[in-house]
Amino acid sequence: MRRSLATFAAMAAVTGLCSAQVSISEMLINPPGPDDGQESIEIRGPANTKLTGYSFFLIEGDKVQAGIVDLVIDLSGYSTGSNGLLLIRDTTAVLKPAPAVGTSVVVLNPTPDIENGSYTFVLGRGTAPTFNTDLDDDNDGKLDNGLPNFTVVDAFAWTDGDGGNHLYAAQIGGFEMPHATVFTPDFAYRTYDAAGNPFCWTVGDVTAPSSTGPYAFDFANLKVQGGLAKGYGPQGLDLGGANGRLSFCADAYNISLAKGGTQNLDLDAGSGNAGNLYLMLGSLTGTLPGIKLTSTVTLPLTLDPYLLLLVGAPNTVIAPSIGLLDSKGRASATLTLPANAPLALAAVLYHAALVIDTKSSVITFASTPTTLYLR
Ligand SMILES: [Ca+2]
Ligand SMILES: [Ca+2]
Ligand SMILES: [Ca+2]
Ligand SMILES: [Ca+2]
Repeated sequence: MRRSLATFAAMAAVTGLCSAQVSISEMLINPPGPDDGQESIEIRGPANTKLTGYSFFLIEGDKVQAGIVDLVIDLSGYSTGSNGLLLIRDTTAVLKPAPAVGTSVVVLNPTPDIENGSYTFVLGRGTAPTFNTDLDDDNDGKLDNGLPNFTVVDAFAWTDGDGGNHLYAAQIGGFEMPHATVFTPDFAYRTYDAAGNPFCWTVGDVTAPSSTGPYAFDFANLKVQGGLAKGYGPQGLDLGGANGRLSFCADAYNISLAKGGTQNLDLDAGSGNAGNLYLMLGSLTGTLPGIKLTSTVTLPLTLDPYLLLLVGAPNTVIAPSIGLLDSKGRASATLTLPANAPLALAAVLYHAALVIDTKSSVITFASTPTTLYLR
């Protein structure tokens, strides 16, 4: 992918601000049942910090509405709680699980009722655009005048995948989830590394027994993406609670078997594994119960021909599938499926990573698994 200098500058600005500052940590936008009363937005930052000058707003991405500012929340009157979390809700109904005691909970009136289509979510400081402004008058997918007098701190965009939609996050330094032709996502969930820096976004659908939760990730219908997998890591939303951790993430929902495509994989094995050897592997049959490798390390993959293929042919399907972790214990790789790959019977590919101590040759770590849907 080619990126302009301006994009790099914007990315650097966002990364720098995110690491120590304020970020979007969780959003429930399209809940099961009636949306009104369930929509929630969780913001994370330093503890007990006034958000003076901050705003959160949404840019519509759907076709003729593209670019219109649908909702603006001035965060100036709010602060994060003692645990660094601010939860914005549209009801006082009891949420399950209940927000943590240290979370600052705000119930907005009038209630936000957020549409479920393609959206860009923006968090930042300065003068936010006013409600109903069209930031993309010619609907070409580029903000006509950027965001003057506004400093973007975090931005995220998703699409309902029905075509003709525009996402505006990348051009202001944020992250865009690739198209979701399988479903309209209900939620976005951020995971953070051990130091509290944003690691990755995952999205999907939730199921809930009642209109106030608990909201479980919909693994049964294959409607989750990225680093979420049944039995490993977070299993549902924790609105107003500290987010769960993931150590392996992917940036795409699905790849067309007919057309082929790519999925980027990011491993966070922690700084304790800096310089150690990593190996990215996969399975097309599952993740549970996993392969027990040592008394403390279980690889969350099922042994099958795909796993054996990746062991026997490194740096082919995933590249680089083997290498050394950087000083933070991280590595990135790209999975590439050619058009018409012989995987017609597989619905999901799972991937996970192993880490081996380069001095002792002991297996020190196995990541959580990622998912990739084939269609
Ligand atoms: Ca909604
Ligand atoms: Ca434009
Ligand atoms: Ca427009
Ligand atoms: Ca949370």
